[in-house]
Amino acid sequence: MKKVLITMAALVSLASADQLLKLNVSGMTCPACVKNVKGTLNEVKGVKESSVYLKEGRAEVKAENGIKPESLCDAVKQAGYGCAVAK
Ligand SMILES: [Cu+2]
Repeated sequence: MKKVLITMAALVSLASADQLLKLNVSGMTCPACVKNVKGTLNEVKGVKESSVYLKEGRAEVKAENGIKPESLCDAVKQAGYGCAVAK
């Protein structure tokens, strides 16, 4: 029983090891672009969820620790949009 509890605690601490990454995305002009960018980000390994804001031209991505914002930007660029890591 004790072992089970320890395992569960380890899982919880793993699950909370997320980070919030902020990107500036350019070139989005309509809701379809937002959908594209969101879908692209969500396909990147380690990404849990993402929010994309059309008017502000930015994205917030919840991802596992160790995921580099640059790799998210690369994916966005491949989808045809401009991307820079927000400071
Ligand atoms: Cu569009």
